[in-house]
Amino acid sequence: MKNLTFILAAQLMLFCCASMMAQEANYDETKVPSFTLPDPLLCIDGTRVKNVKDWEKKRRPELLQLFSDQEYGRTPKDKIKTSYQLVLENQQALGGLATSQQVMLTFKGQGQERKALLLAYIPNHHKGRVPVFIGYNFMGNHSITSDTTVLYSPFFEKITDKKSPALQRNIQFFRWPLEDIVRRGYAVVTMCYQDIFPDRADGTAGSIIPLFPENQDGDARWQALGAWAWGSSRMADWVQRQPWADASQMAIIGHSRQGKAAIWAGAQDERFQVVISNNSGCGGAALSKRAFGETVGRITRSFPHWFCPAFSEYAEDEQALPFDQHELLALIAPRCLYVASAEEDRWADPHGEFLAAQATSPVYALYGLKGIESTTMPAVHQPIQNQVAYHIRAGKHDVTSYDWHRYMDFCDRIFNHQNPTLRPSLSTVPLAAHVLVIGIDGWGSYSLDKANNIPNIRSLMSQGSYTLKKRSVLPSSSAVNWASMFNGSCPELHGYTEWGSQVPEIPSIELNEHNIFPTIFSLLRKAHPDIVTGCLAEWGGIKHVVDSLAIDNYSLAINWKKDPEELCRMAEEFIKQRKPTLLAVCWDQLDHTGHAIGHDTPAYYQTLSELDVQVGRLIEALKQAGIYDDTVIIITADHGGKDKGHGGKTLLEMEHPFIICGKGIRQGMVIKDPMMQYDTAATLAHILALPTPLSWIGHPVLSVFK
Ligand code: GTR
Repeated sequence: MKNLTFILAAQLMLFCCASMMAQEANYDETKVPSFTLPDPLLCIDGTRVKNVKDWEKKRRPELLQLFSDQEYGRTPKDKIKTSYQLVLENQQALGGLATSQQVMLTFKGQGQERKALLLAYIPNHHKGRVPVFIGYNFMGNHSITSDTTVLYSPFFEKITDKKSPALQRNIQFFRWPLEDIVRRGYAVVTMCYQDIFPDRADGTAGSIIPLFPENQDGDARWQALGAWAWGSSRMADWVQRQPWADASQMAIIGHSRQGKAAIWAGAQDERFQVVISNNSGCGGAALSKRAFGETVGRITRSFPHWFCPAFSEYAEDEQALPFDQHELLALIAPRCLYVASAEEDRWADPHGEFLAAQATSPVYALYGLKGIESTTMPAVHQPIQNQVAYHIRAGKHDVTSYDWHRYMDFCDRIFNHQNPTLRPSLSTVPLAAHVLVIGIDGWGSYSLDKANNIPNIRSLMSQGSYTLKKRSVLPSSSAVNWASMFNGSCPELHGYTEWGSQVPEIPSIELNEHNIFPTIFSLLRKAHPDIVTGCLAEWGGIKHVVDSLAIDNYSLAINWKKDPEELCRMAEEFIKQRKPTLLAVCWDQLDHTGHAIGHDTPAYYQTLSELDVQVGRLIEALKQAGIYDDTVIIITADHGGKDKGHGGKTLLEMEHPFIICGKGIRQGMVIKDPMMQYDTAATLAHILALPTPLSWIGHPVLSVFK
């Protein structure tokens, strides 16, 4: 046995070589060769797949054979003897969140044996069987946690120099957000890929391959990727025997070379209900024929032990390939597939990964399932999640907590899994089909005593319930309060703390799929991808705090100073044309008058009564759209004001009205409950029957509902 530290150093050199070669690789989209993607539905004999039966009986087996013979090698059909021995159990792992189990897998065959150490984290606080993520780690079980009870994987046990950097704990913890995963009610099962096939050119002898009688020679012999895929199935075998696991809900996840192995495992082993390729690149999710970034030539020269020898025949000759990677991905159908890229990971060709995922769609369509409709790549942090999912995130080649949370969001839906980090809604069905929120910037409660020309607002107060004591969060300024209004939380948690905050000054305690603190709009979008939402405003600052990516129509009335009815017209039109589920209409003009002339001045009341006329027009629009009877209307504010300003701690600045009326709302009631800005979003979530994140601290005003 060679010195393993040396081997690891040699591997590092391989990585470096790969990145040196990366400099010569083509990164120019205009230099991508023109190519024709093989049609996944066209059989070798020229006949076309017309239905699921043709696919499953003919084309799918044919493709599996092609990938076995020409890319990954043939996986042996024989079973070898495998035993499982529980080595260590810790019921208080991850600070009590999980039970960890370390299980030695021993494989025997041809008079030899190999060992691999499996590490599992099982959530402690979850009722019933749990879904499971299965995936390899790169640097040993000890590299994903600082827990010193985690033993070295057998590959690392052989290192004699105890100071070797390879024995350092926790160095890849950032790829495994274990606490988050078990908190969300998922188990994780991992082991080190080196235990199955030591990742080096002469790794075969130490791998599991010699334990099998067949497939040792020839152009289609299996090598590292084939062995790693085989090993993932052995993790699945173990999971299937566990009383805590829901074996019908197993997701396989792999990053980079492990992403390639994960797809190959998922293609062959139909027990994996979800297959996740994280930045798998060449020989994984990326189309080979684009020859962008890493190519077949480069990968087969740098890593001659990964693919079967036949694959190197396509080096510098990708156009001769009788298949491409989209057809490998299509073998996952009708199960779920998730392909993810990173913006700076050009070596892995994000565009080629997207195109391959997209090109599986005709196969999913055979099953009546939606793959990916658009051939245009989505923007960064805008996941598409149908039966086939794709996202591209900012940053480098890696697996981050952003990626993991998107995979869990996806699996939550696929597995119908209740995310325990969400508070279930008290309402099981929406209490109304539509909600209109009217926000009036700078509208203090004091004004209700003196305003003598706001008939529409007064009539909504008498038809519904209201309080004049709802409070702003501090400072009593705009962005920080619009944020709390729509994201159900306080500045200390969502992080927007100022009048004009565009990004959180304090890191948000939680980030959603668009990398911002979850808002009512994003919760609604995630729960019901097809509904219509809008946020129409006069002040551009609102855009940064509502998650505009989750909103169908975020628009600004840019001419409102010359044309004070512009926003009202936009809202009327949108209501009539699109009948939105949730629409927020946010006026700035009252605050503008407050700053220019003064709050609580005749000009201020004049502007307020002009807005009252527009409130009347919006109600009329709801009636004309035929949705008035199924709508809840809320009128509220971000803050009040005093003299020519606001932002301070007086009740003139902090207290503002909250009026709610419409479907299912009590009439003529003064709300007694104390109410804060962030209770607005919680009330909206209650009406729309949405579970809310634990990072939301608002409470719905339950007393207003009949
Ligand atoms: C690189 C290789 C890629 C990818 C990556 C990894 O050196 O060129 O195909 O697999 O390693 O596994 O991190």
